[in-house]
Order: sequence, then C-alpha cells, then structure tokens
Amino acid sequence: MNKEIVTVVGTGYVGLPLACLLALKKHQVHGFDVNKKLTEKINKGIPPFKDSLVEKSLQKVVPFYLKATQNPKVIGKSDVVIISVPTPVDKDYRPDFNPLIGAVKTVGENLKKGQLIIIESTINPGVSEEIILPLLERKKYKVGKDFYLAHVPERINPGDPERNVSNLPRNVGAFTKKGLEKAVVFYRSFIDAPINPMHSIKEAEATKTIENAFRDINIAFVNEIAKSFDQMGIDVVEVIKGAASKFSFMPHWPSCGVGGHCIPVDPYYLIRKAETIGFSHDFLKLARRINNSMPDYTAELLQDELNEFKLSVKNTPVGILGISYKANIDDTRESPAFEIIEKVKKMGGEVMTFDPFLKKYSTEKSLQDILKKSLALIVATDHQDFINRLDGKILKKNKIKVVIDGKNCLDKENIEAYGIRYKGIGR
Ligand code: SAJ
Repeated sequence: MNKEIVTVVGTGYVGLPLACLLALKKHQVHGFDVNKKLTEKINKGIPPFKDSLVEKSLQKVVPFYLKATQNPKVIGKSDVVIISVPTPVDKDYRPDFNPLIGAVKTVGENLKKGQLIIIESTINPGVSEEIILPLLERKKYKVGKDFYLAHVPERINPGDPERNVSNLPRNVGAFTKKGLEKAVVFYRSFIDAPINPMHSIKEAEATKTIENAFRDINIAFVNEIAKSFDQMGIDVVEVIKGAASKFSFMPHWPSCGVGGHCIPVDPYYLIRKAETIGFSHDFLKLARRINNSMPDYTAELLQDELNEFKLSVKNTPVGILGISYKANIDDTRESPAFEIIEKVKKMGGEVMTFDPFLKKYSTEKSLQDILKKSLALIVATDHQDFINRLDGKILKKNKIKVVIDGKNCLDKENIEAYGIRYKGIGR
C-alpha cells in the first residue's frame, strides 16, 4: 500500500490515536478539528488527554507526519478522509447528529474525485444512507463512481494499556464492492488485527450498536441482582465470582453507574432508529433504565447508612472520590459521578470532590484534604490510587464514619474491622 495523504476529521479520543497511528506508519496526516485549543496543543506535541498510544507517539510524528489544522482545504488534498467526530445523545437521550452533519458537510464541500471517505463515528443502521450520503452527493458526485464511502466503527478502550487502535479487530461495510475493497486494504495497511469485510454498510453500522448494547444489558443484569441481594444481605460480588467459574458465564460488575462515550449512548441509537419503524426495544430500554437508576441508588445507600447513626445526609460533609467515568483516566463523559453529586446536594449534603486525574473538577487539593474534611465518602471511580490508600486505618484516622463503595473496589472486611460502616453496590 503506498503512503496515502489522510485527513482525520475530529481529533478527539477516537481521531487522535488513529491519526498518530497513521502517522507512525508514515502516512501524511492532517488532523482537522474545529477546536482551536486542541489543534494548538497537538501541534505543540502536548497530548490533550490520557491515551497510551498518543502519549507515546505524538511528539515523534508532529510536525512531519501529523499536522493539526483548522483549514478544511486539507480535505481536498487527501486520498482518504476519516470522520471521527462525537455522536452523543441529548438530554432526552435522543441521538445528536449535529457534530456528524457538520463534519460531513465540510467534507462534502471539499470532496475530490476518487477519494475514499470513511465514517468511524458510531452510528445506527441507516445513517450512512439516509444522512451521510445525501450530504456527500450534493455536488452531483456519485458514490462508487466519483468517490467511495465506507463505515468502520471505532473501537477505542480508554485507559487500556494493551488494547488500542493498532491491535483491535475492525468491521468494514461499504456501499460498493470497490469501496469495501479499498477500505479493507487501507485498514489492513496499518492495523495489526483482523479487518472483517461485511456484506453491507448497515451490517457494519449495526455491529457497534449491538456490541455495546450487549455490554449495557449485562451490566444492567448485575445491577438489578445487586439491588435484590442488598435486600437479601448476599454479597453479589462473591456470587458473580462463583458464577464465573461456569464456562459460559461472562462476569460483569455492579456499580454506581455506567458512563463513557459508548455504553450508555449507543443503545439509544438503536432504540430510536427502531422506533422510526415501529419497533420497541423494551429490553434495551429496561437495561438503560436500570443503569440510569444506579447513581440515585448509590446516594440512597448513603442516606440509609447515615440513618444507622441517627444522622441524615443534610449538613453532613460528604466526600465524592472520583469524577472520571472509568479508572485511571481523565474522561468525564456521561460520568455517573455528576449525578451522584447532584443527588447528594439535593439531599442537603455538603459535597466535596477529589479526582487525582481531574483537578479542575476537584474542590479539594488532595486525597488527604478530602478525608480530613469528610464524615462520609462515596467512591465513584475505582482509581488505583484510591484502592492503594483507602484502608480502615487511614479512614479511622480521619474519623470517617461511612464509606459507600460505588465501584466495589475497597477491602470491605478491613474497613469494617476498624468499626467503619461499609456499603458497596450489592455487598
Ligand atoms: N461498567 C460497569 N460494570 C462493568 C463494566 C463497566 O458498571 O462490568 C461501567 C464502567 O464503570 C463505566 C462504563 O460502565 O462507567 C463503561 O465502561 P467500559 O469498560 O465499557 O468502558 P468504555 O465506555 O471505555 O467502553 C470501551 C469500548 N471499547 C471499544 O470500543 C473497543 C466498549 O466497546 C468496550 O465494550 C469496553 O471498553 C470494554 O469492553 O472494555
């Protein structure tokens, strides 16, 4: 494969690792983004967020193989254009296609004959045909003749040191055979993992939505079990560990909520699409309802435990440990911590926060500071630093009375041995 000129439209959590990888493989890469600050940081070789591949490679590839820019003209100079902009949901959990439409319009205005256009953003079946194609064919260009369009759903696992964009298998769908072939050959040129050509672009669109809906329903399953076992006084974590000894059981873990850019979002793309054709995904909706209920459930556990001391949440100093949606990263998207904070504030709690990766969301400067000022704690993210340091001894020393372990990541027996009330999610 000769070295292509590639423009990555959207240099965020998905686009920047991809741009770095392409640049490492000596492709000439333009990183186009509307965010000026982001573009400037990239061109200075400063990783704008935690990502192992970006942190390892950005300074090697900037500026010779990777240039960040706000100039859309680079699109017209590229052989391949990859769109990796967010596809979030709005406050009513409806797909928000605006970032995607904006990006596709910009590509459409700069489209050049013979280009391969790839959509990596997560979209539901039908979006390529109903939304993307009309915006690209505006200049009377015809897909499969004047340009090629493929969908290669992104696979990024923030905070995972092993699995990254270079070694995760990918699915590919396209409108035409030629477009499929071009996209498969292109991805095989820089990804060291199976690249799977699919029969249609709709099949490719559907894979991403169902692989993440699958994870969402499995998490909802253990969250519901956790609620019932809380009533029965059974430790759900021990039960899941036991069940996992069965070859076909896939362990998932209850927690204070499901955050991130994928899991709590993608099912809604499928749910809403199905509604347009009169089908109701009752199971997926129920799973979303269960997972969306976990932040409030966590705050209610705090209330119950404080009541054991004849205390109420009102006027109690409550330390929220962790804001990021996932351990050991600085990503707050859809983080359940924000809902827990809102709920505890509504209950009248005096809320303080600390996240070692997110100083700007931390009211306290250090873990020690928040421990000193709190009477009760809610662990909302299982950062390794919390797991290493939060034991019964330090909690006792700081006169903590109640710990709600929203990620079941602390040592329950040890904490209880110091006379501190410990409550996890289902344990
Ligand atoms: N969570 C639970 N219980 C679990 C697993 C996760 O409550 O058993 C929560 C996490 O705390 C987090 C949210 O769900 O708030 C999402 O966690 P996640 O591990 O799924 O992390 P994501 O959102 O970064 O999802 C990524 C995606 N990876 C790829 O696209 C390659 C997603 O498709 C993967 O399924 C997921 O990682 C993974 O399997 O690790």
